[in-house]
This record gives sequence, structure tokens and C-alpha cells, in this order.
Amino acid sequence: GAVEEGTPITLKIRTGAGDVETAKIMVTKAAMTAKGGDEYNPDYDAGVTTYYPMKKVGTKDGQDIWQGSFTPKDYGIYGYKFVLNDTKEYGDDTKTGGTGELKLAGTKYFQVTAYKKGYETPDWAKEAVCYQIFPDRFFNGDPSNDNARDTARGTQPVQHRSWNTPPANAGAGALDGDKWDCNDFYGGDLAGITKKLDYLKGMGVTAIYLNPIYAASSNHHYDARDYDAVDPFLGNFTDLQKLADEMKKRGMHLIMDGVYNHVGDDSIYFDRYGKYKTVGAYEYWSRIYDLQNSKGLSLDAAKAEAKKQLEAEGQVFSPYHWENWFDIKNTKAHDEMGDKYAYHDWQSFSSLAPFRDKDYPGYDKTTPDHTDLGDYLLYGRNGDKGVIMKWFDYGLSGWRLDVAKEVPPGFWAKTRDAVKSVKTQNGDTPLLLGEIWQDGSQFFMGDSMDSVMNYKLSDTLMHFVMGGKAEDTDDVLTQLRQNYPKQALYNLMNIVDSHDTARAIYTYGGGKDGVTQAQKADFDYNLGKNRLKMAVAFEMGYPGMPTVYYGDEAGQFGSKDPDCRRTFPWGKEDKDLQNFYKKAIAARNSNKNVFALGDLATIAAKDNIYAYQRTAVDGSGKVGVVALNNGKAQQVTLKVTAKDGTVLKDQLTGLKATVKNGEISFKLGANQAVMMVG
Ligand code: ARE
Ligand code: CA
Repeated sequence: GAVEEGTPITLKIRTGAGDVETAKIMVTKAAMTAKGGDEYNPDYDAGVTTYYPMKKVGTKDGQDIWQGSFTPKDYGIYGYKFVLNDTKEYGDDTKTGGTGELKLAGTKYFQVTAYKKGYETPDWAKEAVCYQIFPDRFFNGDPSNDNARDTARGTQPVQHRSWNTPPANAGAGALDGDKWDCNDFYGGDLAGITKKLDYLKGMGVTAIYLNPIYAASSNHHYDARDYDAVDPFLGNFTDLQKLADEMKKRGMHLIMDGVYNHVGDDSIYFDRYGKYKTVGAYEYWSRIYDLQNSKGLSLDAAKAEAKKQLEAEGQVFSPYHWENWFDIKNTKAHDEMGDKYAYHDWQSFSSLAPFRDKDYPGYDKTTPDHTDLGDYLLYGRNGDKGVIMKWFDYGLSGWRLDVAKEVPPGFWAKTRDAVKSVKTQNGDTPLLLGEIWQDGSQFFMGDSMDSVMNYKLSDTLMHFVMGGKAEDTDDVLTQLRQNYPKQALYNLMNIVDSHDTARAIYTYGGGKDGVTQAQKADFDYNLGKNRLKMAVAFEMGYPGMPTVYYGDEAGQFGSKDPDCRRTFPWGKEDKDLQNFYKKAIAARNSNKNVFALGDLATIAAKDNIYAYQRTAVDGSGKVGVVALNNGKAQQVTLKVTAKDGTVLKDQLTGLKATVKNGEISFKLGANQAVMMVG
């Protein structure tokens, strides 16, 4: 499980009586490496291994009981295995011993997550209900900015679309197949979110997660053009301040998307298309390479000449050393935007240029003149703030950090130090939330994140609501519960879908991910909806910050990106679904001591039934029970800890059940969920 550093851990194992001669525990503290790719992960092969002896402490029922202990002295990810020595098996009966090979290969470690003393996570997130907004697609609150710019990437023209047409890019034929296809815009903006705050408040939402809003070329804004500006299509800093002020009045928290692994090729930092007055890395290096290749100049001579030329053209060098933050090579390559010098790109998308790992602060470089990447991102220079910190002056309450595994962990540690030194506009602690699809334990050691996007949960919940076995889902959830410290578990961003996946209602209804532009006939809407209701009830009762992807509550559907980014269907909402969301959110918000903060225990995980109990930690004995049935209607009997005679009432339907002999029994319909409180 997860323990605070310095906590002794005692382990026991039973073996056949007299079978094993010695036993020990093999403990490896994992190193964090980016082995075989860009992702930093716990790496046991590169870790440090220590053995701890086990003692035979007794024999019971024909089995020897071995016991040993170890203490993870520092925070980190540890793994342990039991090493049992059974020498007699390999020798003959007259001698002990003989030689044999100890096979450890292929056996897996059990994990221990040891977190730093004093690791705390923001309490507001544990009680929050969050709403994710893809800003171009939520609401157009200011049509005057709809034509704020006319180019997307390079010189690509912006494509305007009317609100009710689905995104037609990514091969659906709206643009030349070989052209960049993230340049269609709908006009949604920050002013639109401000105008809809009362709608969100009415739904019970208390936090907003906004996809990136930096100045950028694309509609998704993951290709930052300038970290220090709001995209003109979405508004400006005044609009952001207004949104923040209005959110503050309503006690809401704003989480923004921070993309600090890469920037756009069409950015001031890279400037592949030579558009900006400042000298970008690509602009500089391509000039250097041109000079080397045409005139045979040495690197130093070419650099000096390139600088002279660029300055003569009126170009200025940034005081920060942008020109050294990327990998750009002196070899030619070709992509959909034309010929270029080859550069390291993100997952073969030439629109995204990643920073070099070695340039992050705390990694292997520090600059006395405050001009390196880390200074730019975190610390600033001459009294100016780093760009990550500046946004807190505009009402930010936390960052969702893109591709968190691809950024050197040392940078996140510095980020945590810097971010945790400021307060949100609501006077509490900012949240750091990583974008993670797999297990995120490595971020929960107290030197990195408070939370991650819980794709592990959305995947396994999808498995269950679509008819999978409750046992499978319980396995995954138990593992998360064990691997993650409680303070992280209660902060996880629990989702059913996102801007990167097909809409849950579509997948749950049998829709296929490969479809580019889904039609209603491609899936069973009502089935999808009933399953979605189950998943939503599950998340509104579960620890973590349940998060609604904009429009899911209104019945919006869609296949994979970009089809999952359709506009919010104002005026055409599925009212029944919307009311269900309202009720489930209200059930959580009015019973926070159980559903947000209570202790958690699985009380049923068998075939079609999954149920858990939440118990208030205030000593009141109040419980919440959430039960899901992905099969046929059936009578369900559950053991609960509430006293006999307690009446539990479903917050969704009003159904009641009285505790008798420590159990409640009630009928659960097909694809139905209840959220009972008593
Ligand atoms: C889009 C389309 C492409 C299209 C392209 C055209 O997806 O099909 O060809 O545009 O230019 C952003 C945009 C995307 C865009 C992409 C590149 O939002 O729309 O692509 O940039 O331009 C992995 C990463 C994870 C990443 C997901 C998408 O690990 O970090 O892939 N998510 C973040 C954001 C994205 C964003 C980026 C990263 C880039 O949330 O929105 O994309 O900044 C498994 C793996 C995961 C993998 C996951 C999904 O589970 O374990 O590692 O995530 O599948 O593929
Ligand atoms: Ca607009």
C-alpha cells in the first residue's frame, strides 16, 4: 500500500511446514527513468536493492509463518518480493544443498508508495464537483472576437463553422486531406463561460477545468504560441479576470490546462514560419544550417553571421535563450506544411515541438542570469514572474499538467515548491493535477502532483457498465486504493470521458471508436444513457473530484477526437439526463461528509452487482451506499454497518430500505444505480 516515509512495514508469508529453509524480503527502491522513450516511470532494474531477513515465527495448520520487516526511509516507489530458499528440493536426502538457479525473472514486485512527511493535498478539490470545458465549443458569449485572427498554423486560413455542424476535420473531407486539420473554430470563448456560470452553479458544479486558453494556432490550444497571452478567439486577460471574479463570487475554483512539455511549431519560441519579430529557435537554426550548407561556414561563424543577418532584418533575440530549448537537426525533412529541417517532435505531430529534457530546472542546469527554460516557466527574471506563476494573478486555482510523464520529475518538484508558495483567489492551496492514463503512483510521493486524471477508473467503470464482471472492476479499484495515498485518492479527477476519448454515452451505447462522424444510428442512445446514469451515480458517490465533460449532461454524443468536441447543444438538451445529473450531484453536495469525505469499503463485487459503502468520519455513524446493477432486475442484499432500524433512502428515486440484521435488501432494476443515505 501507501505509507509515509519512515513507516516500518511488517510482512508475513506462509509456506508448507518444514518446506522452506530460509526466507527473506527483497526490496528495491525504483529509480525514475525515461527508459526506451519519453516517459519517466519507476524503473526497478535501475533501482537499489536491499535484502531483509525473515524469521519463522510459528507453525499453524500445517504451515510455517515467516515474518520480516523493512522501513522505507525516504520517499519513493518501492517494490518487494519474497525470496524463499528451498534447498532440500535440489539436493539428495543425505546432503542439503546442491546447486540450482534462482529464477526471479518475470516475477512482479508488490508495490509500496512511500510519500514525503507532510504530503498534503487541497481540501477544496476533495469536495468539488468539476466541469470540463473545451472553450471553443461551450458558448459564444462575445461574437465580436469571432474574427480576432484569420490564420491558424503557418499561413493556413481559419475555418469558421456554425454552431450546430459537427467538427468535420480529421479526414472527413472538409479540408484537403493532407493539410493540417485543427483549424476549424466555432466562436466559444471565456465570456461565454462567464455567461453560463449560473447554469453550472445550478447543476451543482463548484470547479471548472478549462482546456488550454493560451494564444495558439489550433482550436485545441495545446500548441501554445505564447504562454503569456490569452488566445484572441477566446478573449483576453480582462475576460479571464471577469470570469475569475464571477467564479469567486460563486465560490468556484478554476483549473487550467498547462502544457509545458511542448509548444507549437508556430510559436514565438520556435517560429518555424518566420512570423514573429522575436527570433525563434527554428528560425535561428535554419538560418545557421543554411549558412553552413551553402557557404561551408563553421558552426561558430554561421552562428555569428545568422545573428548579424537576423538583427539587420529587425529581428530581436529574447532575453531568454529560446534558441537553445529544442532539438533541431541539420538534415532536411518534409511534412504536410512543406520542407523543413528535421526536429524532435511530439508523437510525430510536427505541429508540436517538445523542450529538451536537460533544459528543465533542477535537472542538470542552472543559469545565474535567469535566462533558461526553468526561469522562464517558473521564476522569471528582473522581478517578472515565470509564466506558470503569472496565471495565479488571474484567478487560477490549479493546473492540469499535460503529458505529465514526459516532463522530467525534477521539474515537477520545483513546480510544486513554487506553486504551493502561493494561494488561490479563494484563499486556499492550488491544485496540481497530472494528465496520466496509467497508474500514477509516482506522482503521489509528495514532491509532484495532488491528483491525476483517473483514466484507470473511467476504463474499468466502462468495462463494468457495459456488462463486465464486478470482480474485475473491484480488482482495479482495490489496486488504486492500495497504491495511492489517501490524500491523493480523495483528490483524483474522476471522469467517464474527456476531450481525448469518445463521449461515454456513445461508447456505452455500442458506438465504435473508429467512426469519424458519429450519427445517432451508430449507437443505442437509450442504452448509452442508462449506462451513463450508472457511471455518474458511481462517481458522485466515490472519493475524488467527479468531473463532467461539457455537454455530456445534455446528451451530446460523439466518436473519437475531434468528433468528441462537438458544441454544447443549447436549446436541445436532453432534460431527463440533465435532471439526473442534477440529482446525483445534489446527492453528493448535500451529503459531503459521506460521499466526498467518508471512508470507503466495497460491500459487493460479484457478477452484475457492484456496491460500496461510504461512512462519515465524524463519528455520526451516517452511511452512504452506492449500488450498481449491470444485469437483469434483481433483489439485492447488502451488508452495511448502519444500525438495525436505520432507514436508507435513495437520493435518486426515493426508494427506502431499512437495516435488518446488519443488511439492507431492495430491488435494483436493470442498468440502475442507487445512492442511498441514512
Ligand atoms: C489531433 C488528433 C489526431 C489528428 C491531429 C491532427 O488526435 O488524430 O491527426 O490532431 O493534427 C492535442 C490535441 C489533439 C491533437 C494533438 C496533436 O488535443 O486533438 O491530435 O494535440 O496535434 C497519449 C498521451 C497523452 C495525450 C493523448 C492524446 O500520452 O498525453 O495521447 N493527451 C494530451 C492532451 C491532448 C493533446 C496532447 C496531449 C498534446 O490531453 O488533447 O493533443 O498536447 C493510451 C496511452 C496514452 C495515450 C492514450 C490516448 O491509453 O497509454 O499515453 O495518451 O492512449 O491515445
Ligand atoms: Ca466568440
